[in-house]
Amino acid sequence: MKLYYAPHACSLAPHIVLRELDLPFELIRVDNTTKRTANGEDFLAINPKGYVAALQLDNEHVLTEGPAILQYLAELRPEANLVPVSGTFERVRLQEWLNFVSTEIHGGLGWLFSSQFPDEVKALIKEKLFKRFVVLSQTLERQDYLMANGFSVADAYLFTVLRWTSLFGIDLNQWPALVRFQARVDQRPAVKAALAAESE
Ligand SMILES: N[C@@H](CCC(=O)N[C@@H](CS)C(=O)NCC(=O)O)C(=O)O
Repeated sequence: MKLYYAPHACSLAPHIVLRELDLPFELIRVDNTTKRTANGEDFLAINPKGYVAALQLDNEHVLTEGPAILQYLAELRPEANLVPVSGTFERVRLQEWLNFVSTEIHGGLGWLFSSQFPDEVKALIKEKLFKRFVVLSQTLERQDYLMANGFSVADAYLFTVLRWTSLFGIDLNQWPALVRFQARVDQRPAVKAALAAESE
């Protein structure tokens, strides 16, 4: 498998999961400005959507969209329990979190990267995001991870996007449960290894 990534982008989540599962993979860096890979390939020919993450399977199929990639990977090693069993209510609960992180947190923070939005619009985006942070905090005050029974792919995703808050002057200390969550996930050996690999 090949994971197309950009350093510290949302592709960090599947990168963490590949390492959590100890799966063999090749990491291929994408320049999101030129849309070329470190190997000189045209990334748009690999993923016409033009964004990371993209996972190229050994059968050459390319899978995109973080929540789909995360679930696909976790299913390759179900014994690692990074997703609940398919078809159960708990699996739908996980998908509920993946969708929340994708649309409400990743989506909101993603807009803050835009240089085209005036500060007033960014302030409105932050106001909405902060309401979502309260929702996350309410769960993470009660339990260590988004799912009650332990670390899942949704936590890898949440950890990845919450790291961006520091880029936008958002002080996570307003939500102590989120600070504790970030520190907890940051301690995982797979997370440390993924962060080190992306900092090279
Ligand atoms: N819907 C996609 C969004 C992926 C995404 O936002 N990728 C960003 C990095 S976090 C990117 O590569 N952006 C570059 C671009 O849109 O040109 C997903 O959930 O995987």
